This record gives sequence, C-alpha cells and structure tokens, in this order.
Amino acid sequence: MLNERRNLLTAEQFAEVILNHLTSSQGKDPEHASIYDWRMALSLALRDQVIRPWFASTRTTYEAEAKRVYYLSMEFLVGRLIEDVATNLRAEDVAAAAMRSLGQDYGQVVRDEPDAALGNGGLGRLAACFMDSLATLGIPAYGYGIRYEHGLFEQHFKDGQQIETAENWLTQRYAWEFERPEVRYEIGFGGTVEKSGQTSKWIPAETIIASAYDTPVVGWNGLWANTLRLWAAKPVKVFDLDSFNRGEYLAASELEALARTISRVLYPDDTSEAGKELRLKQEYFFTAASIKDILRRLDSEGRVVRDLPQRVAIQLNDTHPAIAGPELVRLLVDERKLEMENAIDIARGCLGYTNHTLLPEALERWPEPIFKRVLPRHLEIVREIESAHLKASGSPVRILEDGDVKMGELSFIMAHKVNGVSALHSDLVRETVFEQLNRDYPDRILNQTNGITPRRWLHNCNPDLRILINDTIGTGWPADLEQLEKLVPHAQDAGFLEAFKAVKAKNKVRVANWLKSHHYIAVDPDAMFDAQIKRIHEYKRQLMNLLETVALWNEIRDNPNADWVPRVKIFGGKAAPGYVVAKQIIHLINDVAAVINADPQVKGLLKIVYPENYNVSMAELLIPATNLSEQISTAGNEASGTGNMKFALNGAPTIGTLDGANVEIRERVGAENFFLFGLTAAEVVERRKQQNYSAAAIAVSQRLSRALEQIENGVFSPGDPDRYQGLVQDLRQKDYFLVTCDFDDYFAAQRRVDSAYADQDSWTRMAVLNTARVGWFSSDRTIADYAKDIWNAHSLIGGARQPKGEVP
Ligand code: CR1
Repeated sequence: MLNERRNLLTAEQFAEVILNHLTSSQGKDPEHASIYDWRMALSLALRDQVIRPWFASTRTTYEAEAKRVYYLSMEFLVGRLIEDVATNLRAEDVAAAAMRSLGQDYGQVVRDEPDAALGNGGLGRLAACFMDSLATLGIPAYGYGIRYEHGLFEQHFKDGQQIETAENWLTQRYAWEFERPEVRYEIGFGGTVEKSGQTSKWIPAETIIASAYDTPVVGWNGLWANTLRLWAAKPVKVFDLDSFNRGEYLAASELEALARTISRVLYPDDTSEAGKELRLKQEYFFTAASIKDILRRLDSEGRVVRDLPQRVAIQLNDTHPAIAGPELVRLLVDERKLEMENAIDIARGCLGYTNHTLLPEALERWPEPIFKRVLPRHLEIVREIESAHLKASGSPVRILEDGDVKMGELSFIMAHKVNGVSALHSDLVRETVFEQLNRDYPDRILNQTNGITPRRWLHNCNPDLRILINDTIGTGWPADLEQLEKLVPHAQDAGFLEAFKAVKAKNKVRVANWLKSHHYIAVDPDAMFDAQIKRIHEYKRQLMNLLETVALWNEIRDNPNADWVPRVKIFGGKAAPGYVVAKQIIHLINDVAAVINADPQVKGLLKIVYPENYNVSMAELLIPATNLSEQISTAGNEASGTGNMKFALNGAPTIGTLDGANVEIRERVGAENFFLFGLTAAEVVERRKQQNYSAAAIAVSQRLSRALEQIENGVFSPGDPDRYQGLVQDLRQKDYFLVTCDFDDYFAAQRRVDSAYADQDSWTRMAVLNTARVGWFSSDRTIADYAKDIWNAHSLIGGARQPKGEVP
C-alpha cells in the first residue's frame, strides 16, 4: 500500500529546480528567457516531482501482482496540464511563489500552455477525466491512444462562417512526455494469409513502427501516478539511401511520409463515422501496438496467457478500438497456438465495451473489401468469432451483414460487459441497437453514468468557489465530492448566499473582460449569462436556442418597456468540417448576433456572443461564470452529456430535456431546481410516426412562425436573403430533431427562468443546491464502479475513496 504523501519542496528549493531547467533543459539564462522558456522550465520542474510517485506506483503494482486496467481510446482531450499537475501534487502555492520569486507571472505562464486537443468532445474529455480518477483512486492503469501530430482543428470565423486551420501543438516541445524509442512494435497492414495444415500466418504487405511516448498522470495528493502511453507512427526504414544517391530526393523520404500519415491528424468528427481506410489503419495501429504491449508486460512478469483475464482489464472506449478482440485472438491462436474457442473466451474475459451514442450514423461499419484489404487475417477471425457466437447463443445477430463488418456487434460479442453512459442511455442501448443481443446475453449490459473530475472542473477552474467551499465545509471534498452535501444547510444562510453570489459575479467580470480584450465585444456582467457550449450538432439543437433568441428579440421590440431580464446568450463549439448543416447553423448564429447586437432598441437587454475556437480551456473560463446551463437535446439522443455536470457543479441550474444524464441530475438537484421542458424519449418516438408534425407545430405557434419567416426572408442576411431557405425548409418539412415541436415549451421554460432569476436570493439558493447535490457525478464514483462491476480491479492506496478527510 502506498499512502505516504511526498515531501513538498519549499518555494526556494522549487525555484532552484526551475532555474536549473531554464539553464540545463532550455539553454537560456533568465535575462533572455521567453515565456515559453519559463513555461518549459516550470513544467519540467513539476514533472520531476511526479517521478517518485510514478516509480513507486509501478513498483507497488508489480509487488502486489495487481490487475491492471488498460483504457483504449482514440481520443484523450487533455487540455492544459500545469495547474492540474501542480494542484494534484498540492504544490500550487509553492509553484506560484517560486515563479513570483523569479519575477514571473504564474497565471500568465499557466495560460501560455496550448491545449493538448487530442479529442473532439465529450468522449475524449471523458477519457481524460477517467485518467485523473484512476490515478486519484490508485488503480493501476494505462491509457493507450494516438499521439496525433495535429489535434482538433482551430476554428476561425470569416464573415460569420467557420474556417478550419491545422492545429500545431507539437511545433513546441511537449514538456510532459517521455519519448521511449526502445518501446516500439512493428504493425502490419494488408498482404496475405499463409495456411499450413491447421495453422495460419499473416504476411503483411507493409509494416510501420508504433513508437511510445509516455506521460505520467498523477492523482490527487500525489499518492499515485499512472501512464498515458500514446503511439506515434514511424517508418521501419527512415530513409532510402539508394534513392537519394540516385538523385531521387523526394522518393528517399517517401517511406517516412507514408508511415507518419497514420498518426498525422485526429479525425475531426464526433458522433459520425469517418468510413475511410486511413481511419481503419489508425484504429488498428494503436490497438495492435497496445495489445502487443500488454502481452509483453504479461510475459515479462512470467505469466501465461491463460492468466490474462485475472491480470488484465481492457476497456474499449466506443468501437474505435474494437479490433482489439480479433487482434488478441489472432495473437493467441496464430502465435501462441491456443484453440480458437479458448482464445475467444480468454479475450472476452479481458474486454469491456462502452457505447457512447445511438445515432445510426455513428455506428462504425467497414465494407468487407476495405477490411479485407487492410486486415485479411482479422476478417477470417471475425468470421470465427461470429460462428462461435451463433453456435453458442442461437442468436440471429451477425457481425458480417450486407457486406459490412459491424463494429458495434463485434464489440458486444467480444466483451464480457457492455455499458451505456447514463441510466436512460443504457436502457435505450438495451431496447434499441442491441435489443436482440441483450436477449441473447441478458446480463451483459449495465449502466455506468459518466462523471467529471472535480479537480479540474471545480477546484482549479473556480478558485474563488473553491475557497468559499473550503471555508464552509473543509477541504475533503476534492477527493470525496459527495461531501458537498454539507453545503445544503448553508443554502438557508444569507451570508453564505451573498458570498456565493459574489463568487459568480467575479467570475462573470473575468469573462466580460476577456470577451472585451480577446473578442472585442462588450457585455454587461450583471446580465444573466446563458451558455450552450458543446459540439454543433442538429440533435443538440443550437438552432432551437437561436430561434428562442429571435423570438425574445421580437417580444423585446414589441414591448421595450416591459420588465425584461437582461441576458447574454453565449454559444461555443465547432462543427465537423464536412457537416454542412452544422456549419450553416454557425453562420446563422453569427448573422443573428450581428443584427441583434447592433439593434439600439434592445441594447443591454439581449446580447449574443460566440467566441471562436471553443476548447477545454475556454470551458474552464466560461463554466464558472455561467448562470444558466443549456442542455436541450432531443430526448433520446444525448447519450449522457458531461458539460451538464460541470455547469451544475459550478452553480448553474439547467434548462433541459429529459435526456442523457440530465435525468439523473434533475433527480439529485430536485425538480424545483431544474427547468424542465420538452418531449420525453418515448414521446419523441411517437411524434416521429405522425404526419407533418412540424407543420402542425408551426401552425399553432405565432412566435415560431414569425421567427422562421424572418430567417427565411433574410432579416438576418440582408445581403443574401435566400441564405437560410434550405435550413428553414427542412424545419418546415422534416425537422427530424423536433425543434418545432419543443419550441413553445422551451420558450415558456425560458420565461420561468426569467422570473426565477429576477428573485436573486432564491436563484442563488437554487444555484447552491445544484453545487451541493451533484457530488455523485464525480468521475471518482464512475471509476470506482467500473472497477467493481466490470474490471475487478482494486485501489492500491487503501480504500476506493482514499484519501479522505483533511489535507495538511
Ligand atoms: C456523447 O454524445 C457523452 C460522451 C461521453 C458522446 C455524449 O453524450 O457524454 O460521448 N459520444 O460519454 C460520442 O462522442 C462518438 O460518440
């Protein structure tokens, strides 16, 4: 057991370490050092402090012969790390003081760090929160993913439209990682399968190298550290000297360029399938490297493959690493000479699969010809897996169907547990996509409601609220978030409410100043801040929010002297580059903003802001400053959401539908502290069966009709009046996501928000109760439950919720 807190350095000692790095690692003296140099020196100095717990954790795991968790994910949306590492080491004061003594502005250096944006949205950020919680709980774990050279694109607006440019985080050194040139595996693609008797051997046509880069991930209190191992693709042969000598200079480097393509860019889609051969190669590349690494570690510990399910838990974050099943089976059968069915059982004993979406366009399917071209031996193994499944269960469900390899079915059949990410979503997983498989394997599906790390999403991003909470209930909550319940009685205390309100007000001023200096737009920090920040997608219904904004604008202009509650509508989020409708929605938000923000009649009452390039760091700034959280997806479509949890934790009540984790948030904060509207998931299904439901909804809503007419007649695009005809036509004729059907109820709920907000005392009480009652949504709880229900893995720092209580 590890439970000894490391000794912290003093600020003087830490300043010494920073200075050493500035000279020895950066090669700069303080007079000539740039902010980049100081940031590197600070990051490296912090990284030094992680080494001891990191080594100790590895040693402890080895000595305890503990089971390890392997979290396989195409995405890790990490964001910045300086504050994260400093606070988890409980060294934030020391680090800040050390930088101050060196004449540096700690906050400015922290903000100089670019986000590591190796993910699209919720799925990738969840993986990053899970890494934090695995380390905090002291569960031996590795995260495995891809070290993309270019993370998620940067978003710019040009004339209101989204423009994408390449993200270039690796043009600077990444201070947190260790390159491991000795940890490399050959990964093959294509080729043929040689048969001799009963045995098969895959002879790939091309091979590339997967080369490891390790980032230590330290948990709260610095008690434990795990590894995030990201794979970079490299050529087997770096450079072809013969071509070069013949004068063919480009050809000489071609091999390298080709190989590196595999880890070059993150696919910028979420909840939609890429379907490209390169994507399949990426998936196989990182999965195969990870499986080889897992088997090498097993071998080095003198274990046999029969022991795998006792030693190893592999979690598939969505279907992207689904090829892990066939790959493991291939290695066990072709290289370790196990029987096929035995190999399948062993692999299944290790594997768990998390489903993150029901949207049909997101369920990965690979056309057999592509699959066969890239992974010929794996296709044979998929057939074996399918026939073993058909034989054992008598199920009619196939993995190979209509000429496709269906990765959801493959993942389900190869996993011993399958989970959804909220109670509602898990029910829908049982009733819809995997209805038959659930009947075939009735105990396989379970629920694990998502969570968020309270270190990043409260302790670090909201320092004033952190201090207020510490002063009120003590400092045990970051490692045991349900202690926030102790705030409930303080919701009756006028002094506490005043202080809570003051924190929110200060955070809003911070955002107002930032909007002014970075986005050249003035907002009134006394107005209600209403935020919808997430990927742009039709099912998330930013369009409904915008229609409500237009309708509100109309009412304000009709009754300029009524008692309006001033609002700032904040939008943030990127659209997949190929998602045409989502990009039109972005354009429309910016067009509507331009008109409404320039209207002298509404000045001060309604403002729309849409800062470009929303990312994790922007979320950390906006969430603590938000009064109202918009979680308005069409019920049955948002698997969970995690932004909803972050807002509630930071004292922003939700306006939302009964979708994803909203349902559980509402149960916990209380119906009276949640603004509910809209059709339920079951009602959505029924409504979609009706004829012309959108025309009917529009016909009975004056407000909606008027807003739609304004948009289609070019009120917001006077230079190009037809710009949004297609968008509005779709709402009139189809409206698959029921924007029109939920509009009136949404508008009414917004007016309930207005009246509630007008009573600031009761609003603040509501905000406090949101913070106090969402402790259950800590990712520590989620991870403890995965460990118990799926992985059978254990904490090595004693007790699943350790460490508890006061921190010296
Ligand atoms: C879901 O859309 C959920 C996250 C994390 C997303 C979102 O509701 O909170 O996963 N799914 O579980 C996704 O990105 C590819 O699918």
